[in-house]
Amino acid sequence: MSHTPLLQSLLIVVHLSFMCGAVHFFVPEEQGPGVLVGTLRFHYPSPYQLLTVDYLWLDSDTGSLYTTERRMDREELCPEETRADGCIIRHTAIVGAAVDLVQFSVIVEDINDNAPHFENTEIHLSVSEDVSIGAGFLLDDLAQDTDIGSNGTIHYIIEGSDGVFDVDAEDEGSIKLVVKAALDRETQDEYNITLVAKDRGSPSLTAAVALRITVTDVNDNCPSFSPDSRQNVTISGGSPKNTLVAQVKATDPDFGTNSAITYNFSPKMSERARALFSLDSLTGSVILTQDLQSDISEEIVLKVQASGLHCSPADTQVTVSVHPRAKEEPTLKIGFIARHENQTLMVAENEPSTLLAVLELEGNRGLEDLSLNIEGEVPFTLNHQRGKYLLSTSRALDYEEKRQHLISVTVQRSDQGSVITVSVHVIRVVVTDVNDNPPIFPVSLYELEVEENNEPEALLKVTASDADSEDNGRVTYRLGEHTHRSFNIDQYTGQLFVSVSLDREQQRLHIIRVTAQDSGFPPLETTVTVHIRVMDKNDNAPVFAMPHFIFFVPENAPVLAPVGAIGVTDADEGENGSIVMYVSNSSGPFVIPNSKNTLHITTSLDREMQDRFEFWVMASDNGAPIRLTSSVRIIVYIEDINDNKPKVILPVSNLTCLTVPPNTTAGTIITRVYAVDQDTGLNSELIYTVINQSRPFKVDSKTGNITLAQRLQGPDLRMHNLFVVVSDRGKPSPLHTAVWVNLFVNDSSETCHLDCEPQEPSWPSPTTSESVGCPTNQESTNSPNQIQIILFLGLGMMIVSLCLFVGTVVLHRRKKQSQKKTNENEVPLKLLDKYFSDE
Ligand SMILES: *[C@@H]1O[C@H](CO)[C@@H](O)[C@H](O)[C@H]1NC(C)=O
Ligand SMILES: *[C@@H]1O[C@H](CO)[C@@H](O)[C@H](O)[C@H]1NC(C)=O
Ligand SMILES: *[C@@H]1O[C@H](CO)[C@@H](O)[C@H](O)[C@H]1NC(C)=O
Ligand SMILES: *[C@@H]1O[C@H](CO)[C@@H](O)[C@H](O)[C@H]1NC(C)=O
Ligand SMILES: CC(=O)N[C@H]1CO[C@H](CO)[C@@H](O)[C@@H]1O
Repeated sequence: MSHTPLLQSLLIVVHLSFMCGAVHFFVPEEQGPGVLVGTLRFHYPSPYQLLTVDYLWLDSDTGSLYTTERRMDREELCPEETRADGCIIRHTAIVGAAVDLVQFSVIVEDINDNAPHFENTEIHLSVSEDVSIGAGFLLDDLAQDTDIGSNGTIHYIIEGSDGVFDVDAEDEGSIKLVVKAALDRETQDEYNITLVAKDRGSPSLTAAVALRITVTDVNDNCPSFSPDSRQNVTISGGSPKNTLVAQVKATDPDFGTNSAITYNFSPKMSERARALFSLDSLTGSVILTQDLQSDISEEIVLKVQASGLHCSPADTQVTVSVHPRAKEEPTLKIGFIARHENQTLMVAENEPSTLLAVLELEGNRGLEDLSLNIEGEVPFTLNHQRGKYLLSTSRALDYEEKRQHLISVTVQRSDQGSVITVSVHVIRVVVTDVNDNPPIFPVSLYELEVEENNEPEALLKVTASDADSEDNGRVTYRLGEHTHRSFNIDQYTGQLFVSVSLDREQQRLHIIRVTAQDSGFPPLETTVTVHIRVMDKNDNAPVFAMPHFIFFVPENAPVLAPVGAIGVTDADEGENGSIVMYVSNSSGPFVIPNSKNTLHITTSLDREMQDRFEFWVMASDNGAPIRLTSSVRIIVYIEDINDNKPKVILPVSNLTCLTVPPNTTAGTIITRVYAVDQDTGLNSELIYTVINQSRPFKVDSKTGNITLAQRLQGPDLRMHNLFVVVSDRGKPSPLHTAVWVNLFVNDSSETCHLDCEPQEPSWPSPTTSESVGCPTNQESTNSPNQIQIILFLGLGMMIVSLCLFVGTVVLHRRKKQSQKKTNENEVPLKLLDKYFSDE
């Protein structure tokens, strides 16, 4: 498309539009996209094309105009425009098939989219307190609102003024703050209120600004004195120049220069008062203008006025009482030599005499009449040397005795023989501690009783005191080096503990040494002994000396004969350890009389009836709360004594007779004598002895066997009466039984028969003559005397052989002692030993 035809068309269209009058649409500002603004359809033929596409979109077919994404802000598009229909945006479009260029207007209407706006956030205003009601103050900070019409029309209100202020915005373009009530700075000197600007849009928008109103002072008050402002002061007649005597104070509630007060003496005041005192017109201080030097008592009245600008003065008065000045006294100057703090001397205890200070009197006159002395009995001395006094300790000080000394030094004047004390000065001496005292226990021995089997527990608490102070007196405790581990002590409290259960039976007394040591340097220490006595409890049963006891008692012992002592002990103490014993569940003849420990028999015993008793003995202590009991097994063996004679079984009787054929060969065992003994041991060991002539027969002493010793000859064919004595080997004396063995040597087959006992040989029993004799066919070649000799010889031989036999047996036994087990009635070895050892 060339430029020329387009330019042609443009010119035509501009012309046309001017001719045809304006097409215009109205739209409120700030519309979102897609809002229908109007249509060109009623004005122009289609199609349509918009050339100015910033704010509108044109439907090319229908000619409808819509808003676009780009908002139309009236205040931005037409910032200067104040008419409601004055904000016009012109648009250009091409319409119709003929491609006509047309113009139309869109008038942007205002909405209330802008709030009023203040330039500042705070407005300051000063108002004098004496302002009249209704006075107005122009505020130059007006709010602005860019909207137009009512949307931009602002009115003002005030908040928080309690009716004291209001606003008046009658004139366009100015607002006034109007005072509605009387102000008083002295009551309220500042108001903080809020000025609110509101437009008349709907809804209306607002803005606020803080209005700070300061009420300024005007001089509307005068100085005044409080009703109690009158003062009475006392000063010494010796007061020096420039002494502050009094201070007056008036008040004026005004502010700044309006409250300035000037103080003056009243013209009505005396000359003397005027001469002696001056008054600072600004501060109100009353000052002595010269050294007073008054020795009399007087009262001076000072009249003071306080005046302010344009005010009549206020009055008050100060009454000054002057006391006559005191007499001049000499002063005591103390020059400290020893350590001192705040005029206090610090002296370590135990120091030998030391110089503490030099005292000196200072004054104008009469010093020569004065002397210094120390009052009372104190360990300090004063030495006068060339007008000065040396203060020293007179002995070592003791901190524990006294920690602080006050030395009263008197200044005395001797006046015509009498001494007057002028003044007293007190010098303080503090004694400092030195570790010179060891810890001390209140007792030299602590004693404590503890029951045994105790739980681990706290025992006693030892406490040592130390007269020193602080570290020198701080005591710690420890146990002696060799103390058993089960004891320990709290080093700070001295509390002694035991960590185990104590056993009295193991140790009944524990001796513990506790050392207390102070913390001084070097430390001092003291040791004390603690005796811990363990008290008994019945915690041990009686204990027997042996697991069981074996006793031997001879049979036939008398009733209540002792059997033996039962050893028993109880580790406990006193009643807890005292034992009673008794025979327990035995039906046997045993008793422990009086609960002692000796066993006795209650009846005579017969070994041959029962040779062994076994029973239990109980031992119980007398302890509380329960008795403890033990038992032990007791075995009593009954010892044999030789109380049974041998008893002859064979031959059956003294009259028994045996026929021996003469052709019997030598060495044949003919018969035997057989006896038994109920006793035991040697008491039952039997010896067979033929007392009378036995030839040609021989009796075996051990077995009682009778053998034919030699071949029978003629003279032997007769009756042989062998008198056999059976003896046991009992002690002390053996028992005997005698029996006749009758042997009839004859070849006849007749049974042998004896009518009467043969004549007994002279044998121990002296019954020979009485016995019923029988005529014997035995040759009585031996006289009774000879028989006796033979008997004794026989006995002697018997004893010798017995000795030999016993000797052999002993030797034999010694060899086999360990393994030999006797089966002779189960008599214990001991019993046998006893028998044999007696031999
Ligand atoms: C015996 O033991 C008991 C506690 O078992 C005790 O109370 C008593 O004091 C003890 N007697 C003696 C004499 O120690
Ligand atoms: C006797 O007492 C003891 C201990 O008390 C017991 O062991 C024993 O069996 C008792 N004997 C008889 C025969 O009761
Ligand atoms: C046999 O004789 C002896 C001696 O005279 C006499 O001691 C004994 O008792 C007699 N024995 C009998 C059973 O009579
Ligand atoms: C004693 O005689 C009996 C038979 O009477 C015989 O058995 C025994 O062996 C004999 N004793 C001796 C030591 O000869
Ligand atoms: C040799 C001898 O003495 N024989 C006597 C045996 O016994 C009868 C009677 O018992 C005598 O008659 C014999 O003399």
